[in-house]
Amino acid sequence: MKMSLTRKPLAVAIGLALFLLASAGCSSYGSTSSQTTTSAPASTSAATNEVDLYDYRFDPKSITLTQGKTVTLKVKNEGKAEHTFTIRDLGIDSTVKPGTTVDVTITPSQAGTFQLACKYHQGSGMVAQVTVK
Ligand SMILES: [Cu+2]
Repeated sequence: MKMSLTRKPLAVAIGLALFLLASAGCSSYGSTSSQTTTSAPASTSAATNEVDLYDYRFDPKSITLTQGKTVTLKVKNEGKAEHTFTIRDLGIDSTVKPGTTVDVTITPSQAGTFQLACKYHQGSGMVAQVTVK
């Protein structure tokens, strides 16, 4: 069981490496190459637009924003309890009822690391981190 679990990602990695080598090698013939279905590597850091609230945690646990750039986060409450999406230092405080999604628009004016928390469940560890670069 463990063997198959470790082998699969390795095979995928090798496949991806071969694909990258192949596509780099024949870039001059690029236009005729047939379409290949590649699973894009998960890049969650750049365009994280959705934040899920659970009882009692945030997903993802860290959000990276760009200073001065306006972004709209879709804050979705997947839990049974009411939660808040609160970043005190950035003046953000939104209440999200269970089963609903609230658009939270943020234009971070200052760089740094800020705490995202649910006002109700902060004490239960419902906190996350917002990094503004
Ligand atoms: Cu909460």
